[in-house]
Amino acid sequence: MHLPAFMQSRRARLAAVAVAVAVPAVVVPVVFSSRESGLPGTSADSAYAFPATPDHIPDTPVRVNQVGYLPDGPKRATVVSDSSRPLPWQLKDDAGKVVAAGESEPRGLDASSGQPTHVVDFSAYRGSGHTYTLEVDGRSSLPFDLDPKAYRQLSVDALSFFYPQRSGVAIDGAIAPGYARKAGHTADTPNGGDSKVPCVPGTGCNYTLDVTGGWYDAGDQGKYVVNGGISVAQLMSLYERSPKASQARALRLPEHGGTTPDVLAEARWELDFLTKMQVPAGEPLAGMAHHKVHDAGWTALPTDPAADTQQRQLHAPSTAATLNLAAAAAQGARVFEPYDKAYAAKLLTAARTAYAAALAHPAMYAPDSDSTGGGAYGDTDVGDEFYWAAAELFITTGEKQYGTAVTSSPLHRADVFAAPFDWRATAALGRLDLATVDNRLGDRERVRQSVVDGADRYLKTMAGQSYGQPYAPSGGYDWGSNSQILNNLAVVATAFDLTGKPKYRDGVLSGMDYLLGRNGLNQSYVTGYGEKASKNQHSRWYAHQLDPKLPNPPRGTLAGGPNSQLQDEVAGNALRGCKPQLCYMDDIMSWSTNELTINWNASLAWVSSFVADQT
Ligand code: 9MR
Repeated sequence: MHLPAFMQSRRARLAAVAVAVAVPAVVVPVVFSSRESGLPGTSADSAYAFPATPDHIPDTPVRVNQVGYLPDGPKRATVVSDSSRPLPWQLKDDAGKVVAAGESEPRGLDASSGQPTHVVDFSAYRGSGHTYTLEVDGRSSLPFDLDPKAYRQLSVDALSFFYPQRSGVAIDGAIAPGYARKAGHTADTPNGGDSKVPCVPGTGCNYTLDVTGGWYDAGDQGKYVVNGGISVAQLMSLYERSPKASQARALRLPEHGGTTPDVLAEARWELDFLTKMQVPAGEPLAGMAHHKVHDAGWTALPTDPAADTQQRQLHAPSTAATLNLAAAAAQGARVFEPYDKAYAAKLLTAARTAYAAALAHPAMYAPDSDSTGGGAYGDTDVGDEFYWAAAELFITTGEKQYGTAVTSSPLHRADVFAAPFDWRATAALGRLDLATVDNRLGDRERVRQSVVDGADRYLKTMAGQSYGQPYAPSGGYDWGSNSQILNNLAVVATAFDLTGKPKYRDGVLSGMDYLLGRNGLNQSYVTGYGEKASKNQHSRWYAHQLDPKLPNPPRGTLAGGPNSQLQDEVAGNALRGCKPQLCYMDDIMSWSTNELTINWNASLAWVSSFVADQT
């Protein structure tokens, strides 16, 4: 539930009556020596203790979407119980009146959480209103709404997340209340910002570039072309799937009210930065894109972007970054065409130049080892980036050279939906656009069918999960699992757009339930959404957990989510041996389970705008 003020007392009452497995507030002393801990004055041998997130919301074995269900959509809950017999359930309205009842379906042990489970399906109830609860075997869920507008605000908030991630500009508190801050990484900041950034010494360039602007990647203040590329592409794609809905969606950003739709104004902020990362004409690697720009060493938490003292550096150009730029700029060229022809032309030139440069330098790989002061975003397989870039250039220009590059790529016939797409695996981005955006590809029907086939497999995966998520990796949950789940849902959503079959729409809605509380931790992973929602995501400026004067992340911020590898020490110490779905903690120092990142919010923005459009 979204918690309007008038519901607070109801919430308090529920908190009191819910049968609680109270989670004690504990203080976890942690020793940091990690590269990304970056705490003030930390070194390998210093210690820093802070209270872990106190959790005042009682746990409950009855897990629901804490925000809400659409009255005409699927409505399922998962109950943790080892009963082998069906359990009685009752749906109660705001006044406590039973409006529907039935029995649960025992589902046995859920492998991803290690929990014994039952599923309750109350889809048949079509009423609407606020503050419903589901009672199963005498235990109550957290409250939720049955509301056709349940997702409308989420799509706005998930997209408004990007404005306060902007680099190079002061954030206006009148637009983003509570998030005002000085411009970060401009020429007048302590480290000279991003206005004249040199290359990492020894990487073969002797120029500096003005790479101001763009979005900070995450809780760090690095800017990475590969991750910027997929993020801006998903924003443009949500515009392309529904230009009308996008035009009507009012975001919290300075350009609101202009002639360009808000989501494209936000996209432009990043596209401008991506083009600045291109190696200038006349240089040996002209047209390639630098892989990333970030601090020479990890900075502390908290660090205001405007107070960063570390030297910023450009890292060597890579083929992956260059093709990300080519793909994003080619897409930008067609979406900006109706609004700003000169800008569209500029983007197309950047895309063509980048693609040609990548062909000339097809194997310049960013290494996984380059992770001091910023993330590596290493990638040694760029066949997928070639495919994606060629697809976008073909859709935009219709030119034969790009069409041939698409059809001759081995990925054109490969199952690109076998694993979730993400910043490293980008072929699906090309495939989805080839399927949905007008183009003259000869085998377009087969391409469309491949999306539907992929979606069918995700629906099958969902049916096999007690919590209904389209995700069941064999090797544990990955870093950023929530975004991978959302990207799988985007494939299912695209199948709905292609076929109009209700099972795909229902699949997307059900998948959202997992992210908003119907999961092994009874956790909503979106700040401000749900009774028990993530709010301490790893960030250097939304660092409220470390400094009460600072804010939590803005509402609509997605947490990375369960990650079986537990790369950070906080999660590593607290959660060792966790079942995949439970490898998560809402702690600011758990950067491997609880960071916020532009590409993860881009997935949330895409899917939440799809579901907002379903009413
Ligand atoms: O999201 C990235 C994940 O897929 C990788 O496994 C991980 C390690 O390379 O890096 C993640 O990205 C982080 C980036 O390197 C630095 N900024 C924060 C990103 C999210 O944690």
